Amino acid sequence: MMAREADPFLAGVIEGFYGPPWSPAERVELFDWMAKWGLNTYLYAPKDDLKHRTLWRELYSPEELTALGRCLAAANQRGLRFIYAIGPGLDIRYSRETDLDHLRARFEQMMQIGCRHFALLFDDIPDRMETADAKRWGSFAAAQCHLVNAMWRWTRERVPKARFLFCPTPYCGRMAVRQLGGAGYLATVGKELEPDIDVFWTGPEIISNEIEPGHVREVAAILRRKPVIWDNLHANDYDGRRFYCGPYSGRPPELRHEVAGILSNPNTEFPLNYVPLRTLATFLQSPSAWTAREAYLSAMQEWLAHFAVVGQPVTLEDLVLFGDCYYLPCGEGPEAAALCARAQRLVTLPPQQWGEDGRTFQQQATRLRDFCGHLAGLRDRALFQALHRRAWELREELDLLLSYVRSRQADPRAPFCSDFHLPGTYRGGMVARLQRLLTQRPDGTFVPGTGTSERQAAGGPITTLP
Ligand code: GDL
Repeated sequence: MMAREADPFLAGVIEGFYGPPWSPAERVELFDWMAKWGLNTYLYAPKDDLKHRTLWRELYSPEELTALGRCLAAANQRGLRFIYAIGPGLDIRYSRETDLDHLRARFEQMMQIGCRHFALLFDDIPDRMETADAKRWGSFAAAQCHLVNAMWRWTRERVPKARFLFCPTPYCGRMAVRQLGGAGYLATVGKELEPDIDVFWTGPEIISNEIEPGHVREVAAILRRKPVIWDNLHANDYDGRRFYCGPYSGRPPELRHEVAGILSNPNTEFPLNYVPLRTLATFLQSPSAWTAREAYLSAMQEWLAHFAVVGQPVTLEDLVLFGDCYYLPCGEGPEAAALCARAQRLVTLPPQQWGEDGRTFQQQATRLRDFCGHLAGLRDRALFQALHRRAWELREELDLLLSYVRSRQADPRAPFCSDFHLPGTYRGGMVARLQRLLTQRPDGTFVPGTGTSERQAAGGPITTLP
């Protein structure tokens, strides 16, 4: 299917995560996927591109501009809408005309290379203004609306058909309830922001497991326009140990009628986004019935082609089991969930009560640990690099559990020890130690964790190196 920039519904991808931005070649590969799958919009907003936020006042060098021009041309050639975003909110002075000049100069540079669509982002910034700004505008929302409206007018004079988007400081339900940005922020945006400007919204949470049409209707009523969903379901920049290759899910098809677009801000590691984006495209095009798991299995079948390895070929069955271990933020896929439940029974019950679980676990865990090892032979080295650390860690844990199960089978009372998992080296380090100090309960509250008594349990002081 051909992507159509003319379609007003924004369907596609935001490069809007923290961490290393995607490479030019990865962006071109993304555009190929998008054009093939019928996604129409790419938003350029890499948080850690210095000139996107920290150095937003500086102009691009000729080299940087040429590189961006190539990216833009690659999107245009495939019929995609390229939206350029800038995030000046870290230190902008809303009443300083020179700061508007900086924004105009940057937009002008982008227009020179053919860019026609723009966005101003005010997410993840200090929730306060300078005294002069506060005096002049009265509220954060009023100050931002003034600035964004001015930039919108200036842009539309030059590009009459420009699409223009705004990301508010409170951009999800929880932030709105906490009154981030001040009381009445969203209502002010609804009233003061030009009606042609689209507004981003991530759902009830920053990472929303579910987005219900009713929730979005309430937001739309306040904003006086249908929001564009900035979807962080597959974003993994907040957790270096995980990635998400589960299906686009937790959003009913009716949601599509309540929003002006859905853009996914996915995994930082580009090669891990095949299934997330493939299933987003399927969701956006499915008539009304939609089964996330079916879409996942079909996308996994396609992704399998990227798993050419040296030696025995990877099977779909193994890839699905592995993918289920890195499914979605709210939980594992069914096969990984079953493996975890089985492992839990084995460590809590005596071996005589294991029944079939003992054998099934050993078979499945061995298959999975072998698959993790097998990934070292991936011919697609970028995919290998993206997966390596996580697959290594998973294999390590499976090896430990497998030896534990074997040891208990042999002698349930014998103390278990592993020569490959040494204290301090295995699961060691400052972050692991800090993580053990507080345990989060399912209701979100934190309580002192196992690490608080670790010092006594370890029978000695915490080591301090000179
Ligand atoms: C956010 C950031 C986004 C980040 C994501 C996940 C928005 C609007 N902003 O809050 O850049 O990738 O969380 O960590 O979502």
